[in-house]
Amino acid sequence: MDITKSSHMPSATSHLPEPQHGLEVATSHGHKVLYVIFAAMLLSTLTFWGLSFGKAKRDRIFHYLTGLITLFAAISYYSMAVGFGSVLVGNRGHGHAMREVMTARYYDWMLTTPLLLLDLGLFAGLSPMDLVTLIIFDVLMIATGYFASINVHMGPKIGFYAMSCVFMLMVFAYLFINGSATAKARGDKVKNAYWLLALFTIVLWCAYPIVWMFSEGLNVIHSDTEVYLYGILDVLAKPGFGALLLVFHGKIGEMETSLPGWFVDPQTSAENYSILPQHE
Ligand code: RET
Repeated sequence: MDITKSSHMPSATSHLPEPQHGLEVATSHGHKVLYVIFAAMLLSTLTFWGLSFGKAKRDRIFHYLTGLITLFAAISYYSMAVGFGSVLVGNRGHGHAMREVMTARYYDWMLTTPLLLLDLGLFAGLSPMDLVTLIIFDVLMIATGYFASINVHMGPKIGFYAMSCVFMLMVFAYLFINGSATAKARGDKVKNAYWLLALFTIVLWCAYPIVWMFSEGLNVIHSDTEVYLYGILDVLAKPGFGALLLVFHGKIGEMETSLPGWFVDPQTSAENYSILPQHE
């Protein structure tokens, strides 16, 4: 007789903690949530782009960029919902040998966080050079965050995580120093709206490394909880931020945050490219 199958016998290991094996992956419930967020992102894209009809070319940029951000997110959420692109990473925390890392998040963030900063930077009126620098720090933040998440060893994991946090602080410093100075020069209305948008961004972005620490970092929360937490943050940071920015852009009087003509009109003559002052 196999005593381990006997129902009236107490199990020898029932009082012991979970064995150090098993997989921490999203359940079918988690995948349903991912589908719902996919649908919400797609709907947001259609709404943002739909609202751009009838706007002048110079004003359409914010609708266009915001819709693009939610479109990328929709594709990434679809990938995660269908279980495409996840990797299992060895992890010693909390009783599981392996944890699912949804890499689609990182490809999404690699494209959407620069677009979010472009949205915010153009609103403030940052120079192209400032925009490029800001975006480079941001790309480094996501790349090093990705290396931290797929690394098996705690040492390099912490190292890459720390680097990513430093790059995030550089992004914040740029938003605080350069962004607010430029927005101020555009008048009080732009300055106030910019401050609100920049603070909204900074507070939300700070929550990402915290969620990461408990999920992909220390492996102490369930993958479904991770789906919920990143999901809430993504909805606030993409459609939420986008809607706020479009409302401000509309309220302030579009001219003050519109793009310059040379940015949207075809450059048809050599004169348009000249860096020398034009003398008639
Ligand atoms: C990681 C982990 C490593 C440390 C840091 C991170 C920061 C991520 C951020 C992501 C923002 C994403 C947004 C997406 C929505 O559009 C990579 C989680 C600092 C700030 C805003």
